[in-house]
Amino acid sequence: MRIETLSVFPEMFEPVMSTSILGRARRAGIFEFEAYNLRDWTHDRHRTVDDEPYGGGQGMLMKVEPLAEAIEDIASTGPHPHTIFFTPCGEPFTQRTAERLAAHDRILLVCGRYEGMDERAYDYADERISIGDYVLTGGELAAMVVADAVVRLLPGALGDEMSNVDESFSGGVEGGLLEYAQYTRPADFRGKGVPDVLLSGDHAKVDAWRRANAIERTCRWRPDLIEGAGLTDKERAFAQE
Ligand code: 6GU
Repeated sequence: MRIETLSVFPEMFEPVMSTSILGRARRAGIFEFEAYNLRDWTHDRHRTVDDEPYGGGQGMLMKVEPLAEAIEDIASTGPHPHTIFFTPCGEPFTQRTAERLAAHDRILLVCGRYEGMDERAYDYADERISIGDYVLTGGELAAMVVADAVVRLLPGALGDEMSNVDESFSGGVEGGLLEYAQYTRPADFRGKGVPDVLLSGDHAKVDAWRRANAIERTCRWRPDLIEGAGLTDKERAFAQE
C-alpha cells in the first residue's frame, strides 16, 4: 500500500511513520509513505494557502487552488489515490473504516488547518473523516491516527508478537466488547493480587472468566456497545445485573 499526506506541516509525520510497528512495516516494504507540502503548490512570494471567509466571520480558510492543483499533480503520478479529507465535520472513524481503507492500494490523506476549507475543495474528496467529537488544530494528528489503524491491519505488519485474531470477538470496540483485563508478573504487587482463575491452568475456566470480565467492563465503561455485542440470552441477563 502507498500512503501519502498533503498538509502545511509535512514534518509532523516522519517520527510516527518511522517508529515502532509502523517504522518496521515501512522498512519491510509493507507500505510506502510520502508527506507532501501544500505550499509547494502556491505561486506567490508568501506561499499563501489561506484566506478570509466570504461573508465574514472568524479565522481563515484553506484556499481551493493549491489543494486542487496538489491533488491533481499527486494523482497524476500513478493510479487514482483514494482521497480522504480530515475534518471534524466528517464521518466518524471506526475499526470498520480502517478495514475498508486497508483494502486500497493508494490513499491520500488531506489535512486541513485553520477554520476549515473552501467548500469547493471537497469536490476532490472521496470521503471526509472525523476522529471524534472534539476539535483539533489540524487534520495531521487525525491522519496519523488513521494511518496507524490502517497499517497495523496490513498483512505482515504486526509480526509475531501481536495479532488481530482476538479482535473480531472481544478486543474490537464496535460489534464487540471491550477487551478483558489482563495481568502479568508479579502475582502480588503491593498486596494486589491476580484473579486466581488466571493462575489455575484451566483454559475453559480462563475463557469463561475473560468473557464475563469483558461483559462487565463493557457495561461499566461503554454501555452503548452492549446492544450490538451479540450477547446470548444468558449473557444479556448477566449484563443486566
Ligand atoms: Cl479530522 N480534524 C480536526 N481539525 N479536528 C478534529 C478531527 C479532524 N477529528 C476530530 N476533531
